Amino acid sequence: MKKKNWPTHSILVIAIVATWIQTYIVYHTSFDMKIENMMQQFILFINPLSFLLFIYGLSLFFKSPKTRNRYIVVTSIILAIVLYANAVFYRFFTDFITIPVLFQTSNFGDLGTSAKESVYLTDIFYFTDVAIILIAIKWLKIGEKVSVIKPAIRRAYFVLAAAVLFLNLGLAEIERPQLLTRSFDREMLVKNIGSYNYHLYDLYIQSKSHAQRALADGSELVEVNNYVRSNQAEPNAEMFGLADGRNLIVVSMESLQNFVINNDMNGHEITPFLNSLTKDKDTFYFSNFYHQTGLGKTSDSEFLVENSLYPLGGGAVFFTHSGNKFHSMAESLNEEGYFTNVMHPNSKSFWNRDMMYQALSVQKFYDVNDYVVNEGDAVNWGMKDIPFFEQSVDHMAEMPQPFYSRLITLTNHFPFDLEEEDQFIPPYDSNSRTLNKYFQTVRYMDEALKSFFDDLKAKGLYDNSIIVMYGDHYGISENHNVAMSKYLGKEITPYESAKLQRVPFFVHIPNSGVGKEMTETAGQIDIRPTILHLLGVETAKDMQLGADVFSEDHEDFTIFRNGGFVTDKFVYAGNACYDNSTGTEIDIENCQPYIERATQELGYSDQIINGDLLRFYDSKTGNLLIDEAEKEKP
Ligand code: GP9
Ligand code: MN
Repeated sequence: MKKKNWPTHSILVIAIVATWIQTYIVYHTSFDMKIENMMQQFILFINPLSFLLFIYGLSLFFKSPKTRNRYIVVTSIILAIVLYANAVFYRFFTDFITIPVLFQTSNFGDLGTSAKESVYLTDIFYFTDVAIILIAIKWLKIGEKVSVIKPAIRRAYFVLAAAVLFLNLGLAEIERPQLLTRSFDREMLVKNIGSYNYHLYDLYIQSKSHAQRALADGSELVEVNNYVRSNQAEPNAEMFGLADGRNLIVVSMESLQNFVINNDMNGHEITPFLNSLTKDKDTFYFSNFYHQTGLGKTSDSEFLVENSLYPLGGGAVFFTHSGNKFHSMAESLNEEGYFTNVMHPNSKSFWNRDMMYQALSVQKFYDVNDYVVNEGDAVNWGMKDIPFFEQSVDHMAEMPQPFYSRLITLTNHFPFDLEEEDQFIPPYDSNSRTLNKYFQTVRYMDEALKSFFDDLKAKGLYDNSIIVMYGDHYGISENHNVAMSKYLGKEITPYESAKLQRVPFFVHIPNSGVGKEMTETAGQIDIRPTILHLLGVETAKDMQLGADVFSEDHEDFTIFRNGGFVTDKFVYAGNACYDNSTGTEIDIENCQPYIERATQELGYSDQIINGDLLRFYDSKTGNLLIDEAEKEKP
């Protein structure tokens, strides 16, 4: 094959196309990604392109075609290795590589032993694109002479690459709003922005938190520690140890807001079971209890429960700081001899749970692979709550006791889809399809909780357990204010929006006879000290920002992640101060002292997380490890 006059940039084009197709084939053959529609398929197809255009395009900055070709070959080899490494990693962990796991030797312990078995001769195909590029270079023999590329051409090329990137991001945003700000799931990231861009994104997130960590030293903890100690709430003597030795079951009720409790929709009771609990002699029902989550939604609520610290203002802390040192509730209960676990029938990498649960010292994560999802058992985001609870109780029956199981429900999740057989009440009739369906999925979840209690009783687990349930975050956003105002029969002001952030919180202690409605203002940050004290576990040395709601010292002051807050007297929302009992706007001066405290407290929490300060804290003695902090300084 003697050279025709091949265009100067043939090798560049061949490299881009070869690696592009290669990547797309690897997506389909090596990873198990759920593709639900044509749009997702299309995004998957185009998503490697923008990165490949950029990275191979850098060759345009070299003058000599030889150097250009050499750059292209080296790049293709590196990309093939990255893709192949992901494929091998996926064989083990059904997950994509994230930078922190490269430094987690425990993962690679497993990897090392059976690495041989998971590398096959046929894996050579992962390097097909490299071979194609080498052959092309050999056969096409593109002109040896130095050719300078006009800056205008180069500019046009990179504008094109940027356009492809924006097209990709635009489509991804339509398919999965807030993908990058919330960064839900590695699989979702790879599906939408491509494996290469995903690694860049991961690099950015990890290096940002790494830099903040490197700049922090333990001396910052002195001030935080003083604040925590001065706000500490002593346990209530009558409540402390009330549930000593029992199993702890914590249920995260997806998207459940408090406005549905003891309420009806066009004459239909929405939560008959939970309503019965609000009047139950063994149940504390908190009616002025707020979620405090940010962009990390469910995972933020988990973070609050485990750590009694605030999640972050931007991004999901489960993603950004899973490499941190934490002293979680699971860790405390491990030390008390509990078998600690989380149950959630979704892919384990969602919200980076698989990684974060290691940092939180959760002993076992029952993910979707620990459940049998039969035909008809799934709807919307995955397994339905009723079979989920049923199989979870089966798992519990096998666990060593006492156990701490945290269960995360899923059916009452946006877009609130439900099959007809599970619709116990009709939809609502507002202009918002979302709100209309919400009542039905809430009603379903209520039914699921009822059957969960029955399952626990049937397996003999009920009497010796304490069951704590909380709504994880809002389900109906402010986009549905018109419909909400029709339902509630009042205008949705910033004050009302703030009050709508109330989520139900139940503490059910079978046969205790001490239950009642609790009206104090509290939030998710208070869950951990409250529970630990009920189990008879001291928290005086814990670095936590919440307080036991049963304590005399508990203050009616709950801070939202956005800096707003609620006290028994005031609500601060949308930069305005309101009278909590009437909802009328009042002079900002009333809120001012709390505004400062809210900023201070959120700031301390952020400092702990961003600086990874708990590595300088000995949770057993309560000592600050400042000397070691000094040692770590560069
Ligand atoms: C996903 C589930 C829902 O596993 O927890 O997450 P959300 O979107 O509510 O944060
Ligand atoms: Mn949720």
